[in-house]
Formats: sequence, C-alpha cells, structure tokens
Amino acid sequence: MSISSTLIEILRNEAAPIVILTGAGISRESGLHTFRDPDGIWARYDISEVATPEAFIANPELVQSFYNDRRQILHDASVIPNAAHQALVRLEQEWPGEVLLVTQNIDDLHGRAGSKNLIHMHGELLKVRCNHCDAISPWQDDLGAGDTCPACGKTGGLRPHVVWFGEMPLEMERIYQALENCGLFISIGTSGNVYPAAGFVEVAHHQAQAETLEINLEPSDGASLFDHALYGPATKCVPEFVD
Ligand code: BV8
Repeated sequence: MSISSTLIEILRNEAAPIVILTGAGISRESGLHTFRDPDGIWARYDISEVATPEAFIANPELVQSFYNDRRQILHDASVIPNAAHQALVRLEQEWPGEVLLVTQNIDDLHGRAGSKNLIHMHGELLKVRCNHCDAISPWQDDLGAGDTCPACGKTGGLRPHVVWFGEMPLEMERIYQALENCGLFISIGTSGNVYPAAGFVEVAHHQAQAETLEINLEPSDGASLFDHALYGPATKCVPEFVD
C-alpha cells in the first residue's frame, strides 16, 4: 500500500510536522556500502573489533584505519548526493510544516545536497572529537594516535566523531520531542536493526498518532510496524513520493 495523495493533501493542509529517518540504503546508489546487505561493511569487518569503545582501547590503529579508509571512499569524486538526497531537500523547502531529517549515516551526502534541518544521530565521518576537551574539529588528514587536538593542543585524545555500539546517540532529546509531535514519520533505507533508531516508528505511532511510511528496497525487519510502504530503489521511490 502506498501513502495516498488524499492523505498527503490533508497532512499538507494541516502543515503537519514530518520526521524522516534515513539509513545506509539512501546512500547506496551514491556508491557507499550498506552495513547488513550481503556485500555490506559488517560482512567484511567484525563490529566488536572496529565499532565499539572497547575496540578503540584495544586496537586504536585498526579502528582509525577502518574510518580513514571510509573517509577516503567518501572523498572519491564519484560519490555525490543522489536523486533521493536531493528530493528530501525539496521536501524541506516546500512542505508548509517543519521537516526534521534524522540520519544514522555518518557520510555528509544530506548536507552536501543542501538539507539544513539535519541531525547526524550517529556522528559524522569527517569530524574528530577530543577525549581530553570534547572539542569537535574537522578531520584534516589520516588520524593517528599521536595527533594533536587543534583546540587544546594535547596529543593522544583524538577519536572519530562517531557513535559506537554501547554509546549514546546524539541529540536524542530533540529527536524524541520531534517524534512526539509529528504528523508523518518516514523511514528510508534502513534495516531497522539498530536501536534506538529502530524504535522511532513506535514512538511516532503511539505517542503522536502519526502516519508512518517505510521506503526501502524490500520490507525491513520492522516493516509490519508501518502504516504505508513504498518498495524499490531510493532514487526512484523518494522523488516519486516527494514530487
Ligand atoms: C545505545 C557507527 C543507549 C558508525 C553505528 C543487545 C546487546 C548490546 C546492545 C544492544 C542490544 N540490543 C540493543 C542494543 C543497543 C544497540 C543496538 O541496537 N544493537 C543492535 C545491533 C542489537 N545500540 C546501541 O548501542 C546504540 N546506543 O543504545 O545507547 C541508549 C540510547 C538511547 C536511549 C537510551 C539508551 C548506538 C548505536 C550506534 C551504532 N553505530 N555505526 C559507523 O561506523 O558507521 S550503527 C550502523 O548501523 C551504522 O552506523 C548505521 O547507521 C546503523 C543502521 O544501519 P542501516 O543504516 O539500517 O544499514 P543496514 O545495512 O542495516 O540496512 C540498509 C537498508 O537499506 C536495508 O534494509 C536495505 O534493504 C536497504 N537498501 C539497500 N539499498 C537500497 C536500500 N533501500 C533503498 N534504496 C536502495 N538503493
């Protein structure tokens, strides 16, 4: 079932706030790997060895090189925002109510496309954070153990500005406030495996009585939780829905 144009008209006239959650699937057609598909990142790396605070303590070089490599791929000239990222910019610009875009992705493709009301709940690949002073700085070059924090000048404290498993995602208060007040929640290109993001649909449904829509290549693990669905590549489905 797809979300009907009548429903969209009602929501538009009410200027209903929209919350959109995106995952790795929206960046797949820009050339970035997803995580849990057969060719995904977690098929090649063990989460516990590269994406936990414990991994960083045990083997910082391996963790830094995992993120250095992904940063290099993101800088490849062929990796650019696609038609789905661009359609979400038009939605933000043209919808009469607030559109909050919450991404689990640490790439910068939503920002490059032009989305403004954007939360990177799992952090940003192109930033580093200092464990000594908490300052967040642009990621200048390959990150190594001896690098100096540009804010406090201390060495040995820089880490990727990403949220690892077991760490608290960013800006949760703002996200839950938006979910509790939205009229429409849209989930795009995410498998629904990682919490708390996987639970957002239930917050929107139960606490805001919002309409909920999944856009994905195929039904996700949480597909039954959604009122409406559009299945197919994001570059086809998202522009079709927005325009
Ligand atoms: C937290 C870091 C407390 C950066 C990531 C049991 C044991 C231990 C822990 C837990 C547990 N149960 C729950 C937990 C908590 C844990 C968790 O959920 N674990 C799961 C795995 C069981 N979560 C946490 O630890 C989180 N922190 O809970 O803190 C808390 C919080 C709030 C309130 C109270 C307490 C922290 C989670 C952050 C983890 N960090 N990455 C990095 O290296 O990237 S997660 C990782 O998965 C990615 O970052 C990504 O963002 C995230 C989600 O993945 P998806 O984006 O969904 O990607 P995936 O490959 O899975 O799916 C892609 C989808 O796209 C597929 O459905 C596919 O069909 C579709 N697709 C493909 N191509 C297309 C497409 N769709 C459309 N078009 C296409 N072309």
